[in-house]
Amino acid sequence: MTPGPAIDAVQGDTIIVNVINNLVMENVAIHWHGIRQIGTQWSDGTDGVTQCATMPGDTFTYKFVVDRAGTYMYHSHYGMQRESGLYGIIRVSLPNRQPEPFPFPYDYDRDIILGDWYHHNPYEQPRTCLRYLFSGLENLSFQIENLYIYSGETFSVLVNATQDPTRNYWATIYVVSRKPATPDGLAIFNYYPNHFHKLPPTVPPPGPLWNDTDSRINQSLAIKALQGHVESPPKTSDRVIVLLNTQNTIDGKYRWSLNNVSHSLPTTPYLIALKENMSDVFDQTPPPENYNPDYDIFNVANNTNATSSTSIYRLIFNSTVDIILQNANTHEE
Ligand SMILES: [Cu+2]
Repeated sequence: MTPGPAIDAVQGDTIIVNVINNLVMENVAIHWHGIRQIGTQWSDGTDGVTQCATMPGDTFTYKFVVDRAGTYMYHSHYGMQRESGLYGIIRVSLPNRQPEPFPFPYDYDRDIILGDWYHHNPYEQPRTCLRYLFSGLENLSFQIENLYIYSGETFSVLVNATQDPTRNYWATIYVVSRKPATPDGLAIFNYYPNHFHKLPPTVPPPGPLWNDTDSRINQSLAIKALQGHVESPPKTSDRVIVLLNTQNTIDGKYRWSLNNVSHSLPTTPYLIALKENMSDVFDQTPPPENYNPDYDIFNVANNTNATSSTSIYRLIFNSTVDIILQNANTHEE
C-alpha cells in the first residue's frame, strides 16, 4: 500500500507510532519529515544517527509532539525504501475555533503527494529526486500557472474552479533543473459530475522549459513569510562553517562530498556513541570547516582524492552557528 496511512492530528498532540518491521530481509527506520522533534531526538528516525534501524521482526516506538500546524510527511530513512513507496502524509490542524492563516475561504481540502514511480527494483535504477506537492498551512500570496517544488517541500495551492464545468482538465508534472529523460506525469482535474476518466478535449499543456531558471527564481522571490510567524535569525554568529558540495569519485564510484569528505555512517548510531562517550565508534577528527579558496566552483574539478569519513561537526550547546552551503558544478553523466 502506497502511500501509507495518513496521520491526522491537532497541533500539540503527542503522536505514538509502533513500527513493526515485517520485511524479511531489510531493516527499517521512519523519519517524520518537517517535525522538529524538540526534546524527542530519539524519534527522528534517522538510521545511524539517532537510532539503530529496526531489524526484521522487531518493533520500534516513535513518540513525538506535533507542535506546529501544517502538512508534513513521513518516509523511510533506510536504503531505497522511500523510492519504493514507503511514505505517507501527516496532517496537523489548528486547535478548535482558531482561524487558519489563509485570507481566502475554500470548499475542499485535498492532499496530493508527487513521487517517482519505478517500474523496476529501485536498487537497479539511477537515483532521481523525489518531488512532493502537499496542501498545508503555509502561506502563498501570489498567483501561479506552474508551481516549482523541490524534494520534500510542501505547498498549499488555492484552486478556483471557475472554468467550463462540462469538461475535465489536465494537470501535468514535469522534471526541471536537468533535461528530463522520462515521460511527463499526467493527472485529470475532474469537474463533477463528469466522469473522472473522461479525457480533456485538449492536449496536455507544455510545461516550463527544464532550464528556465528565471521563472524558478521568481517563484522563490515571491514567497514571503506570513507576518508575525517567523523569528529572524541572529545578527551575529559564534562560528561559521562553509560547506562546499561536490561530486567526487572514490574507488571509481560517484560520491557526494562536503569539503572533500564523503560521509559514511558508523555501525553504532551517533547519539548513542555521544551519550555513552564511546570514542572508537566514529572518526574523532572533525571534518574541515572551509574549502580551498582556489577551488573554482564553475569548473568540474578532476578531484578523485575525496576521503570517506565518519567524522562529525560538534556544536556547542546554545551557540549560534552560521552554516553556508556552497554548491559547485557537477560531473555530467
Ligand atoms: Cu525527509
